[in-house]
Amino acid sequence: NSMLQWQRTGFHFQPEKNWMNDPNGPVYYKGWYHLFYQYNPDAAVWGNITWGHAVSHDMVHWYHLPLAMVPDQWYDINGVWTGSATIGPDGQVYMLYTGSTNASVQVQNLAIPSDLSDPLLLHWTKYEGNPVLTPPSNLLPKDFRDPTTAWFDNSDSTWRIAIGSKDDSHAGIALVYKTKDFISYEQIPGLLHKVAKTGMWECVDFYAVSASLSSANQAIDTTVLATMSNSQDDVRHVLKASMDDDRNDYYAVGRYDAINNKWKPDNAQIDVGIGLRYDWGIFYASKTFFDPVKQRRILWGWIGETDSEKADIRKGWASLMSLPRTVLFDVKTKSNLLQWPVEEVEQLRLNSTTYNNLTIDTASYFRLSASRAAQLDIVAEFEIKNTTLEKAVEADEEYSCTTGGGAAGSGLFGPFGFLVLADKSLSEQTAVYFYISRNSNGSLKTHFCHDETRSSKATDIVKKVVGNVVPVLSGETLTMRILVDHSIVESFAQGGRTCITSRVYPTKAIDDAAGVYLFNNATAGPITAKSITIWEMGSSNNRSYNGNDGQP
Ligand code: DQQ
Repeated sequence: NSMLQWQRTGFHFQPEKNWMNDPNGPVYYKGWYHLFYQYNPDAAVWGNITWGHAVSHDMVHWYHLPLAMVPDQWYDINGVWTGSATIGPDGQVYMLYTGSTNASVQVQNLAIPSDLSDPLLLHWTKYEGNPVLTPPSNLLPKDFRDPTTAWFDNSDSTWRIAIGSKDDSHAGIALVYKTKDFISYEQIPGLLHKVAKTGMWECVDFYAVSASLSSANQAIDTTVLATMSNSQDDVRHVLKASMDDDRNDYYAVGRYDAINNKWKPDNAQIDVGIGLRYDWGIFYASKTFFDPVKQRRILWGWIGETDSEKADIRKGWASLMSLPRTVLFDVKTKSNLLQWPVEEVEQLRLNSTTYNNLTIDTASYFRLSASRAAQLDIVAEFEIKNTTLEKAVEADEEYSCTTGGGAAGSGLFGPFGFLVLADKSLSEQTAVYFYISRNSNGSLKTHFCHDETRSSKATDIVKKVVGNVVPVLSGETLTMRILVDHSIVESFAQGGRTCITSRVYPTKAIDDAAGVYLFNNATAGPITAKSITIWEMGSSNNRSYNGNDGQP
């Protein structure tokens, strides 16, 4: 039981107990960051879905608040499902969410704060005329859900929202509606976008990013999304959908044509659902919001469990939230986003150890100093000598994280990286590593992977090798950042071009027995870590609200 207790996180958000899934309606309001989430107040499994609620000044330290909404009306009695917040120019907060009705039909409902002067937004009033939107007759009534945050269209002064669904050919689709008052809606003809064979699109997200090199502030408020002219070279629009078929969040970068109600990917080969993922591990039903304080776009994702339902019931809780990540367009590659933990997380950094020019021989490992290795922030930079790179012509062509034999495999240029949550005998370890292979044209291709296969002695766990290619531009060194937090490892390569999240359940590598190692299995020769810094991380010490309708 103490082992189960140990799996709870120190600085990743999670409810005090029971089941959690999607982040809902993230918004900044009167000094507080609000995070709502899908929550079962009665058990550690999905069901009886309500909106849990927490507030924070920094997205690191949280106060747990009472439930914001519960299923208590015919139009949401089977669940207060996922939704998004929009703040109007008058300061009103419009919360649009999906209700599963008494007939399990998916309808969209409106709720507003009962008292706009309450910064905690403790009480919510559901609109008496709910539902405000019912499924169009050509769609399945159980495949119409998760309204986005609204954006304003200057051309006709209406708000627009997108909702995900699928059509009868199993194509994933995003529909757009317009509204003036968040009460009556009109569907805009045509689809914002559609991708064949991708199935039901859950939790669609749609937002603008700045592609301008000069702009220090790269975030763009969704309220100006539609006013961005498509001819402007410095704006891109990101469309994200959570694919119910394979339970991953896919995004693509493209351009939005508001007049014709169409979004198009920059590159049709990397369209939504067939190209980029926010994360190559476990990460789903995510949602962004615009932070007016620091003028940035922030992404939250639901991190599920990979242990058994039985184990979740035994531990009394399931799921947690990713770290809040800032999202920027990568102005260097121009093809992907950059995700990075919000800088506020760095407040939790305690004592650190730095290594410079640490060279590690082939087929070896090295224990790094960290006395409490359950909560770490690791930042590392690797350099591969040019002389070594000359051997690149011999590197293998066919490689992928999932088929490459994991951390125990070995090739010319990898794997090399870290073993976290590892015991002394390395019988339990989660590997985070690079592997460099070669394209058919001779250029190098860098892969960033997690190997979970030895992360736990327990047998009721899904353990995989996951990851993907990470773009590395000429002249760049290889960099990675790893956040370890008991049962989660969240990693970022090349400044957040490729991200991987794993859930891990060590049985031996816990408490003082957990360590962190550098390893190198590349046969080409030694690898030099130009620098490695390891911080032990403090805890966010979330507290529950004291029950008075005042400040926590
Ligand atoms: N979770 C919600 C739905 C959404 C799904 C129900 C995604 O609204 O489509 O809990 O995880």
